[in-house]
Amino acid sequence: MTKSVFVTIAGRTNAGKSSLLNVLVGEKIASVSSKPQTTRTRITGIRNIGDTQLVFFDTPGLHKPKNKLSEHMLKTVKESITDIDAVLFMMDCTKKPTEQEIELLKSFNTDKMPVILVLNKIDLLENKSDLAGIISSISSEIDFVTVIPISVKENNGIDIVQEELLKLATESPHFFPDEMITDQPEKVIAGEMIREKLLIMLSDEVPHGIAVAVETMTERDDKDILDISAVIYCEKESHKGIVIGKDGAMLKAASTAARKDLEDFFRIKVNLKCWVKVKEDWRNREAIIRSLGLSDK
Ligand SMILES: Nc1nc2c(ncn2[C@@H]2O[C@H](COP(=O)(O)OP(=O)(O)OP(=O)(O)O)[C@@H](O)[C@H]2O)c(=O)[nH]1
Ligand SMILES: [Mg+2]
Repeated sequence: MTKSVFVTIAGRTNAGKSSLLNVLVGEKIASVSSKPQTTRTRITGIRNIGDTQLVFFDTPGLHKPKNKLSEHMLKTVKESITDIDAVLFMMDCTKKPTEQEIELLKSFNTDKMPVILVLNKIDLLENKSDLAGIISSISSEIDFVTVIPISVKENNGIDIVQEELLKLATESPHFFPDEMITDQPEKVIAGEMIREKLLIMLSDEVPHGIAVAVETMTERDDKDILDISAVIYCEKESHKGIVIGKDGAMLKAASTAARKDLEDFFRIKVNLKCWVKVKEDWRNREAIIRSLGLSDK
């Protein structure tokens, strides 16, 4: 008989949720950056270990909502907490928990939802002995199945997270085919790879107002080349100039970096063409949010 376990990864923005998802799945399927609010939608990641299928839902990070897109992102978190076996709640161990985090954790306790607390970024702690205090302080307020200190960066503690999740697995059929690692369509993965590079390379508000739509993705019959064309949307005319850069330097650098990731992921040579367009204040426009696939509905 096969087994499965469904787990939602939640927590404050920038805690390292998508980084953890990528190592748990064993492939880079979610964008990662040092900027807040990198993840915008729920991303499913799948991993099979022995007879057990582990299904992860990576969610947008908790933050103060600033626009309609933010509101959709936070709703996505709430909607990802139903029909699961446990929550992997992730904190950056160098940051004090916010009221928003405590409130959500208390609601899990009230709903009797099992929560595994993952304290990430222990590589940043100068004194490892501080961990005991951090764990006892948070555990005095909230009930956890267990607390696991980890460092995704140093690949430390991931095996313990995996073992704890396997303990929660119950007998059931597998819901996804064994070779499947994510539910995201290839065009969405490709768009996210491009957006990640822009998040990493651009500063201030510019990258947060970017959305990437991959319009076509076709493999050439005669040669082993994948042609990808994408439109990069930004919120303001002034941002468009910044995304393109002097003599097109920024767009070229981001495209080159994205192309390398795309080639690694799709295991084929990629020819990537990107255009930049403006959609004024799109993060507050419902119809555009929906058409970009960023609505929670
Ligand atoms: N030092 C250190 N940095 C880490 C670790 N894990 C992740 N990071 C970094 O933390 C930053 C945020 O990582 P993400 O995985 O994008 O965080 P997230 O929780 O998914 O963020 P949102 O999608 O905005 O909610 C990135 O710069 C990561 O490289 C870790 O164990 N140690
Ligand atoms: Mg993320």
